[in-house]
Amino acid sequence: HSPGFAADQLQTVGWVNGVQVVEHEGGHLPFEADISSVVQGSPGSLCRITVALNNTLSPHTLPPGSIQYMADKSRYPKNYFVQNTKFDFFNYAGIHRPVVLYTTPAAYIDDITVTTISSDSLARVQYQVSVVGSTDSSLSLSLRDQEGKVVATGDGPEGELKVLNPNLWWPYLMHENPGYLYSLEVRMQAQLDGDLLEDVYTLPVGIRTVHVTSSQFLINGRPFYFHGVNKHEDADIRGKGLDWPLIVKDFNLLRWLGANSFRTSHYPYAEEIMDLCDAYGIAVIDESPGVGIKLPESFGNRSLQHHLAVMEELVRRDKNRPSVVMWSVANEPASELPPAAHYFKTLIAHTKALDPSRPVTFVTDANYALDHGAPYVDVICVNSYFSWYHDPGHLEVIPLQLTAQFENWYKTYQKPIIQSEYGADSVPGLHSDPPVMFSEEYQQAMLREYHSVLDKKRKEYVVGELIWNFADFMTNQGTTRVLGNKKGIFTRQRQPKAAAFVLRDRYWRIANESSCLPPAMTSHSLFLK
Ligand code: BDP
Repeated sequence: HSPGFAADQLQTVGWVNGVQVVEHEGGHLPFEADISSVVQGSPGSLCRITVALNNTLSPHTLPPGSIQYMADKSRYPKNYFVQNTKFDFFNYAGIHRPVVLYTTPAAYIDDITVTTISSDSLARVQYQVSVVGSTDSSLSLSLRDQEGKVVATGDGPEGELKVLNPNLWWPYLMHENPGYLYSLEVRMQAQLDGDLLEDVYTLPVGIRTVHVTSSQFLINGRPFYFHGVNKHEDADIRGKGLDWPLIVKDFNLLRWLGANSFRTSHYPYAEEIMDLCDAYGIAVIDESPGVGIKLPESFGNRSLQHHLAVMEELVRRDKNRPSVVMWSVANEPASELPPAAHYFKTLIAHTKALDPSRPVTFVTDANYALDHGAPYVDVICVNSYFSWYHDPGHLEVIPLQLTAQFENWYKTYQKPIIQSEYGADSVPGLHSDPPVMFSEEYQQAMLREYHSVLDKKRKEYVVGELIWNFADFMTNQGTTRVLGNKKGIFTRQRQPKAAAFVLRDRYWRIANESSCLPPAMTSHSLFLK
């Protein structure tokens, strides 16, 4: 290993011309380094960029994992070890997203924060701009609508832009023109050693509000019901790597399905994907890589400090996105362990301090009476797999068990609830009557049983349902995984299974019931019939 490179960490180290310029812990979130001082050659001269990545997971990385050495020499070669994880997706290594080289003037716009407050007739866009490299720069801002018309202007590092009769950012199927984005152009000028420096940054801005009551999730003051999916960054050929045609295909399928939302299970997704969520009006529960936090040592201070830093990086990256309507700090941690109380209290309070404008949650599969993290969340997000991991094959237990699940959580917390995962594996092309596990019919039947309960409870305090999963995806190998997890309603190649049509009928029906969509906007106006 080179200097600065830890053998036991999820870590990246970068060098330019042999000089180390950056070191970063954790995956999925961007980081950068100023390399001006090491790139001294004349324009056009070559320079060498070296990047070393380590995807080794330890109890203190996010996600956590552990390395297990196999000492039995009669069964394993010398120094044999395996990486253990407590999550269910393939731990791809490598660089999955673009790496860019960019320049700035000596003084430049470093960050912009925008929050919006709105009513139908007036919106207030509050902004803060930070500049690096100059203490007496001047800033001017203009907000343009989609026709390019300037609707408000401002100046200085902070202030408020007033927009009369704003076009609000609405989720898909809640409005005939979802995902409305203004552009905020921020222009900086600074004098430095007699030179006039200028920097311009254009930020897409969606005007919308998010509120949570004891039984509702409100977007722009109207009740919002999440009818959506959980995804993964996963496909064959590219694995986890960013692939534009795949992303476009996925968004077309989401629209075909009538999905208005997804959760970035179980890590922050590429910024290119988030850009499309903003533009298409797909509401996002933005999840950190806090998945598989099960070991007691993963609740200690070292892990917590890292998790706080990861939330800072995530909020800094996605804070201005209208599509992000809630943060999820973790998925299925061992929240029944006593140290989870301090861990989640601290983590959620920190996230709220970083961003007071959005609700915060984590996704639980713990027993409602034992969960030490749930007291701190704004929305209860519950995963359950009745008739799959519990009572396999017994679809008839779902109505009773799911009703009890919702009633117990609501009675305990009086907070809105999202069914954040439910699902069944199906091998495409495997048919069975009566429905038997792993057949397409079983997956359909299980969905229908869940839906019968969700239809009652969504009239009360259940504010969403997210199927597990949008598409089949690769996992570790194991006796319960057939070329990966098969709970997709689409195959890994994005072809629909029978369950996709059940969900599609349902999502469009819910959308048509609860919104004021123009009659022309039905599922039949979309290309895939
Ligand atoms: C849930 C996990 C998810 C898994 C799913 C499954 O949150 O990551 O893929 O179970 O087993 O508990 O299919």
